[in-house]
Amino acid sequence: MLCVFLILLSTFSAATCVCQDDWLRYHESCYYFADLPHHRVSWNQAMQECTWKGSHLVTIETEEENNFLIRHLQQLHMDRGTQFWTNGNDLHYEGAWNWGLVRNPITRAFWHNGEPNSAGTGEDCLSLHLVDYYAWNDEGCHELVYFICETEDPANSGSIIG
Ligand SMILES: [Ca+2]
Ligand SMILES: [Ca+2]
Repeated sequence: MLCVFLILLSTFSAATCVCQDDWLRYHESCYYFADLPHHRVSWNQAMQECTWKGSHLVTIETEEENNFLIRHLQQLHMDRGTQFWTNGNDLHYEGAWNWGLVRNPITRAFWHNGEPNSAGTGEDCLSLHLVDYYAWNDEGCHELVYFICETEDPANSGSIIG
């Protein structure tokens, strides 16, 4: 097992190798891609479902993390127009984008050209949107789309204590 091998080599906790079944590990995080057919939800509902899984909607702190997510999303071969919720929003103040509902400003952004456009009656939640490729879009929070959960602490999701 790769994990066992890494444990032998690593001075880090063995728990850093552990993600739950169906979760993908990248660096110190585990990710769950909620792409079940017929299960698309609002941003609030997505936030709830990640909480129930002991996680939160994905926060994208670096270009590497963004690229990792996009690489995986591309492998899902979804239809053009498909969206996945992230934790980003400007619910507190229009145009001030944060991760989650605490003031955790988004410092590095990867918007589609022309986004965020706050279309229609306003769009306050951040999705990864497949047009010709995946990039960020501001979307109406009530829209029903897929979502991605993340947890930075794999130790909480595994049974191995390092
Ligand atoms: Ca993250
Ligand atoms: Ca938009």
